[in-house]
Amino acid sequence: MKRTITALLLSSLLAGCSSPPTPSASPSPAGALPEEVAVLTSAPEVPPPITRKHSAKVSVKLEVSEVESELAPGVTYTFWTFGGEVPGKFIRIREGDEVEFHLQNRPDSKMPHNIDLHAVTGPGGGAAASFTAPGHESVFSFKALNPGLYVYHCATAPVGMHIANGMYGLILVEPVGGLPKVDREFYVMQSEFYTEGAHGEPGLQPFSMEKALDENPDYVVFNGKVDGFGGDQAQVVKVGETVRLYVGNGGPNLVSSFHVIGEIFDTVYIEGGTTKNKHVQSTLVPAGGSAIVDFKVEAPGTLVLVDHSIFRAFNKGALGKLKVEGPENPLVYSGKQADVVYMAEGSTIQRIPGSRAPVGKPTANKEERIARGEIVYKRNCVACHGQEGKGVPKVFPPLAGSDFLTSPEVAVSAVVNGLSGEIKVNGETYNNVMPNLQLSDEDAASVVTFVLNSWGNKGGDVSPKTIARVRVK
Ligand code: HEC
Ligand SMILES: [Cu+2]
Repeated sequence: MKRTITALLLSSLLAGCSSPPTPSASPSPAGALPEEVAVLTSAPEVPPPITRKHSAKVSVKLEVSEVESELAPGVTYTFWTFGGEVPGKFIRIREGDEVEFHLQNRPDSKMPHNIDLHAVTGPGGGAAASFTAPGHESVFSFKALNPGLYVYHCATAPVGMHIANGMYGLILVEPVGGLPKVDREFYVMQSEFYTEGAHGEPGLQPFSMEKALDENPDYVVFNGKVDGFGGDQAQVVKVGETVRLYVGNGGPNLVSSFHVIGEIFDTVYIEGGTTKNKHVQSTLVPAGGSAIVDFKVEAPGTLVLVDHSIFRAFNKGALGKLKVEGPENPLVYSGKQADVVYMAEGSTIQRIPGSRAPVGKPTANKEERIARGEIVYKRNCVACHGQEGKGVPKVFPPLAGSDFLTSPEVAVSAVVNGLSGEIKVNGETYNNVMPNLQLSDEDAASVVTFVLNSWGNKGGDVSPKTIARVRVK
């Protein structure tokens, strides 16, 4: 508290001093705070650090819209958003600022919405004052008394549903004096989605209240969709840079065990406050809470952001990628120094349940099987055979241009029964174990048809009936 009062005194003293005006600053009458319009950014971007040394009157304009977009490959969802995307826009202000908040609800919205900012000291965090019908704008003001990284969210009844549909984001209240400088800053927000269909079931998926009540999500993701911070949204940094992640958790239900595979957090601002913890592996981010994590990247490679409740990462989507580029640093990390074959005696084919739940309607023809097979492939095969079917030398054989696939039945058998023992593919010998993924007949037929028609393979079409014939019961 003492700190805040000193800060306020300081900032009111400094407010009179001359300082370079920011581009959006406008002149103000004597005694009043200088005015500016907040810069808002979409994830993973973060607005630039605040350099002014005094408080300001900051105007924030945030528009609510309801939009249909992708949740996962082939899966769409009607998101309710702060700013057109999930998570909502990142807002950056300074401790001591007076914020004039404008919440605008687009005329084509179907619902009223509001905003509860955890950075607000006042009833509902602004919820009642900001309740806004479609085609209206609400205005309210607050003073940023406490520094920290805060979640904001919609609090219109049914609250859980508004949050589950994507209505959350982060607001950073920089402490007086700012945060220590880093080279790169990113905005990452975890959340869950509850869909009527099972994970991966294609098409427009409605919200499932039942699964939300059970706290049993189909998707757990970073930045609003599967690969929201991966795939073409993966970020690239350079060896030697310092990186800061502003991590939020919109929930609505799950607590995140946030971890970056291949890194140690040098500093964690616990729960987004001002207390620092050092040398941390995983940090807990509560639903409706946050953390700020800083680390320096010392070696090249891909760092993987996960919720270490690990099935959420590898099976429900809570997986992000940060690519570190630059020269190898063998003193920090050697890379693989040896690769020898190790096979425990009696190793057998394991059964790994894939998605046996039906992925949408039965396929009617080859084109439909190829489309569906691509989704099945991405979910079940990429981990070993790679995005482009190239495999991994000596370990996982290529599917691209594979001369092992002398007939479609050979591929079908590998997929539905698993495969082990020595085989030869394109002149290379493999002696490894392919698990039985326990795919449904439809999924198996589709994935094989997809493989046969991809990456220069011979083509062909496999129907679910063939699968049933080849499958070893
Ligand atoms: C856990 C790793 C793993 C996964 C996942 C996996 N495979 Fe395999 N696959 C292997 C291994 C290992 C072999 C070689 C087995 C051997 O050495 O006998 C193989 C062999 C094959 C072969 C025959 C060899 C060739 O290159 O043509 C096909 C076809 C195949 N896999 C298709 C698939 C498809 C389709 C999927 C997804 C539905 C899949 N695999 C998922 C590990 C995997
Ligand atoms: Cu809402």
